[in-house]
Amino acid sequence: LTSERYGVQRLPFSHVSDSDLTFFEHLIPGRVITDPDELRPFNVDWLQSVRGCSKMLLRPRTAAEVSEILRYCNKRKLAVNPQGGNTGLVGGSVPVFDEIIISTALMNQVISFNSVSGILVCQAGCILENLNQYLEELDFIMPLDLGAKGSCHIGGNVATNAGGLRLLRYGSLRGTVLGLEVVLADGSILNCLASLRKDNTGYDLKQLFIGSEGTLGIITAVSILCPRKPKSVNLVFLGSPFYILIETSGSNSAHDEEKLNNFLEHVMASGLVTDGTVATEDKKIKMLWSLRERITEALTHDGCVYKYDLSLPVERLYDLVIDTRARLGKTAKNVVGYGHLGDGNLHLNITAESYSHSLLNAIEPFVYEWTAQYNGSISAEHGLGFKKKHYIQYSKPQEAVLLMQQVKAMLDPKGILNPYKTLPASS
Ligand code: FAD
Ligand code: 2HG
Ligand code: ZN
Repeated sequence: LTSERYGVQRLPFSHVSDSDLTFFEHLIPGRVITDPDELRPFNVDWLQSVRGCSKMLLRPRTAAEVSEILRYCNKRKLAVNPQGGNTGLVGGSVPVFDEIIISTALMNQVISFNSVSGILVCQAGCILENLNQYLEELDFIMPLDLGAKGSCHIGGNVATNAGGLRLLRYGSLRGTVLGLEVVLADGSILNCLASLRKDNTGYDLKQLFIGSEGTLGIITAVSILCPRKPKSVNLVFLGSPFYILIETSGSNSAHDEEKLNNFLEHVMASGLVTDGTVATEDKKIKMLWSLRERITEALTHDGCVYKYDLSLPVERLYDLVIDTRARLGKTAKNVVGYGHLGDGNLHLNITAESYSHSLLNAIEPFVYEWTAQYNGSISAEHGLGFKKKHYIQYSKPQEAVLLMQQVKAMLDPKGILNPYKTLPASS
């Protein structure tokens, strides 16, 4: 174990000792992983771009167990890394050094579902796709969907405030999440698992943990408002200089089709759209969506990927792609721009045969400065994690960063929760 990685110095946390191992094995017997081969996939991120060297993975089943773990780690000053499905794209989900990985994989129980209100309460480790399947049988769906649905956990989604493919229709998790249960750094359990649509009693503490990327507490359960499963779904895939997917969902297929046809007639007549296809059956809808959902995976086959996730004024969205192409010329293999047009969210991906420091210097801070110039965000939906924390000032004033650091210091005075992530170190 080296004391420095990626130019970051290991903070003076304790090292896991034999007596720590004994404690954890007693607390959660058979659910403490120390075998290096078993640990390997949990130490590396989905993109295989950052790697930690944790020597211990814990798999609690209940909030009470998470509480005991954190109480102990806080006392012992052992750093921890909360982990869900490990699909995060900013290096937040894996340790930097030897932080203990606390996985939510075994916290995968649905607690309740109310088919009148559509409110689902479940443990944080439920896989998004499983929840959606569970709800579909009851004529409901999850209010969010993303390409990583088969692996990501609802707790990870909340911790990153994931956006995804349904945000335009159903809004962000800041609206659909009604309550959270969170274990704080000192082990206390914060039960804000309300299932109320309206609740103005004091500060809305759950919002602090939505998008906090495992730095303020470990989310152990989520209460979330789920929409009805739409009776009629249409998906159109349209092409001119760009390709766009538009999904409509409603309750009356004849009415929806009529509206859609009027729209298509209009865009074809105006010359805006030159080609396209409409899908109404499930199989074709899934096939077309998978073209969009698998772009991230496709890009990993194009070499080294420099990934940016930006919020921009929608009318400026593609200008950055054009400007970046012009700036990089042949030094990049591909400069790809796609994303969530309706949300003003551009995913700018630049590929090259191999990693090059000079290419990185040509991209950064250019991309961040370009974004700041239009008051955009340098992290629209993926978070800051390990990779983007030093660029927060492009999107947030100094006073806001300072206040965030103060909140972090208050909730986690020893800094054991996901250190080296999200916020730059306080000066
Ligand atoms: P992890 O990757 O395990 O963790 C992510 C962060 O959350 C880490 O900082 C971790 O410490 C923290 N964390 C995890 N669980 C908890 C918990 N219970 N309590 C506290 N902290 C926790 N994102 C989008 O916003 N929109 C998309 O459309 C989208 N598409 C994607 C498509 C693909 C193919 C991939 C690989 C990723 C995509 N993502 C997208 C990235 C997105 O952030 C994650 O997929 C997802 O939200 C993370 O969930 P996870 O369970 O994998 O969390
Ligand atoms: C998506 O919208 C994800 O597909 C991933 O947010 C984006 O890989 C990316 O750049
Ligand atoms: Zn996205």
